[in-house]
Amino acid sequence: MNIGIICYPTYGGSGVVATELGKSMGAKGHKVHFISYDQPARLDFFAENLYYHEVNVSEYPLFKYPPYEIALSSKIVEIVKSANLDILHVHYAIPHAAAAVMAKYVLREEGVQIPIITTLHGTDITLVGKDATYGPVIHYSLNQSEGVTAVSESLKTDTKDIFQFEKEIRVIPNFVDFARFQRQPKEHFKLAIAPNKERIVIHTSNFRKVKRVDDVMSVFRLIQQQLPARLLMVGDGPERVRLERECRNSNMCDKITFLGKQDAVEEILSVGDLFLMPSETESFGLAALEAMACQVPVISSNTGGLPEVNVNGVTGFTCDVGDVEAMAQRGIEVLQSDEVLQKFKENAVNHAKTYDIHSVCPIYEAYYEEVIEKHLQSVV
Ligand code: GMT
Repeated sequence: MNIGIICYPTYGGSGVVATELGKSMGAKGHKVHFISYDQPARLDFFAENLYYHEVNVSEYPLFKYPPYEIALSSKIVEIVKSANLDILHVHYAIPHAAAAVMAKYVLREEGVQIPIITTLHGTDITLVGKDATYGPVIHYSLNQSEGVTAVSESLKTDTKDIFQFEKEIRVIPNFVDFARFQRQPKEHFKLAIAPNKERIVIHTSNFRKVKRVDDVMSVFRLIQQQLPARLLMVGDGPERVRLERECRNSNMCDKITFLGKQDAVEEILSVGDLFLMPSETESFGLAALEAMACQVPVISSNTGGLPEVNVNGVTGFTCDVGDVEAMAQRGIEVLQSDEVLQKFKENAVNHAKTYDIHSVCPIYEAYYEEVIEKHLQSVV
């Protein structure tokens, strides 16, 4: 197949999922064309079957808001024709689904038919999408997509509820590549972080409000009052500067390290004993899955798709949003003894294996074929 993937190029989970999926499809012999405003973060090498097309938005004094969506639609039109694409797979509805639908209609005028699959990732529905600013166009674009997928049952339910969406939404979960995310021997690193064999707690995110990074600090504060522990904060974003300042003024400063954005997250996860994800909302929680793949149990909130990924009492625990006492208590329960911790670590990696990239990508591949087939039948 010739596949067009439209995604955000940044470190966010939807861009990661889109890129890893495309790479996996490329490895299977499909030709994959990524269309975005920048080179996807995890596409930083040359590989057969993978192509990247940059969307450029022309400057003009009249444009207070440069029309990215039109530039994207035009680029999609160009690439569908030049690369003879069979299908467009857009990740994150805003504005990608709308841009793809616009391209589809432009192409139809020229006698070119192309089906669209829109994959919903979370905030494109639960935060931004349901906002009246975007809602009507998102709803229309989903209806005009030949296929719609959601990364969890919870997101499917939310989408149906928010938009009273009647069409089928196929749940295809996110996945993890065990060739990369597996526990590696990093004893020297572990010793540097925790010289007295303290437990290592990790949080990774883009430090946006929805991640509730203050709760991470509160949970850690309570944990380290009960047992020796260190906290690694990985990533960067709007809340980081304030949090780091507050941390410097606290008496926990020597126990917390802000590592900033890191490419080799799997190396950091390899020394972890506990992963914290107290998010306000989380359609899936890819970072939690990556932690579990590296044998790190998870304490998370019980919101959105998190309970599907982090099985309460098995791979860690899920607690109510904002209940930092319960999260800390559960964290201590996991960390209290080497035997208990080892059991949770094994459970975490075993459950993560159900999301192996080699199991999930063929589901997407089959869905592409199904949607193309149906579309061909509908246009003859
Ligand atoms: O955090 C976001 O809202 C951005 C979005 C993204 O592009 O990374 O994250 C969402 O998609 C990820 C990949 O499917 C999911 O793992 C995240 O849970 C989801 N984030 C939220 O729902 C808050």
